[in-house]
Amino acid sequence: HAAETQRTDLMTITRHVLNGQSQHPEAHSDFTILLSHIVLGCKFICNAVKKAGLAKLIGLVGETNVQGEEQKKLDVLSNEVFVKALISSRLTCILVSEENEEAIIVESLKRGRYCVVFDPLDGSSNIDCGVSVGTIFGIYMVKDKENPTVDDVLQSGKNMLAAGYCMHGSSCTLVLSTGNGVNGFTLDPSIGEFILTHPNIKVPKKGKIYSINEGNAKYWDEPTAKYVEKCKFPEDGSSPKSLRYIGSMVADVHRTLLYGGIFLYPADKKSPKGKLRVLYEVFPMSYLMEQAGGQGITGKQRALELLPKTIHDRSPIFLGSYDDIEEIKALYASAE
Ligand code: AHM
Ligand code: MG
Repeated sequence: HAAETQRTDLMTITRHVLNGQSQHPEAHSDFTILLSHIVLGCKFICNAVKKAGLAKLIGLVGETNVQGEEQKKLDVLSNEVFVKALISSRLTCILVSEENEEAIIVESLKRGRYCVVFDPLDGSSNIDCGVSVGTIFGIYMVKDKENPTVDDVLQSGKNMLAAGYCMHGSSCTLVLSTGNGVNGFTLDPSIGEFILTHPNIKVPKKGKIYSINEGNAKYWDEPTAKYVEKCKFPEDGSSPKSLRYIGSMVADVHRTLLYGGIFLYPADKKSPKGKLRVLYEVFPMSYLMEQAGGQGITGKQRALELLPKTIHDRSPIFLGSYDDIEEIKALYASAE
């Protein structure tokens, strides 16, 4: 009977987070409320992305963002919605967005204990052709709520309390870790709730896919070049890995998390610090990958141990299955 197959016990993201917080009752309600504001932002962005072609939301508004790229209208909109959703929670005190040059210090009356770092719409160059984009976020706790400074977010990624991303793809998927494993939730549009669909995600120990922008091969350093060569011509006689590269970090990392393998955005001669941003790209994704049993490294170092000097710092990043990361780690170690 249809009635029997219908799910009646709905594990929403709110319920899931509440369940997991019995150890920290004092953080309980605050964190859950903060998360519900993040979820609201994600739902709005997901909907805006879906309607983009239809509603003619696409188009340049003539502003450029911090990295000097032209901003799409959707970037601006997503950022505004996300910032306002966070401030209105009254639980944040510092916000760092890819779209804002300076950190936002929340006015004292609306201040709370959390710092949120985020990229509201990552991969936006993909929007015009309908490829998945995403929202990435990480959460820190401020040291002194009365005197928040930018140093509160210039912390190592190890200090993050939680991290996640929302992929605005064929469905809207939110992947979250609060430091106790990784869980995936899918938006059920009929009720507007994220429902647990991917409990306790573990990245396969070794994968069959590598993911890198091979168009940069002429600029690569030796270890990266060697690694990619080994993916194509394995020395142990095993089958070569498949190449998948979407060029949208959330989508590439999501696939890596579920299917295993490795995602690489190395430093190269053209981008000596790599391309991806430490605070709101490298840290949240490394946090999730570690929580899922994989690894995130910069080449020689564990990515979460980086100490960003500025809020928009970049870093090379290698993310993925434990064994695959061990291989590239060895290549960088012997390149000393
Ligand atoms: P963006 O923040 O300007 O959208 O750039 C970040 C994106 C990531 O989503 C993706 O992993 C990377 O840029 C792809 O870069 P490239 O086009 O150099 O391969
Ligand atoms: Mg980005």
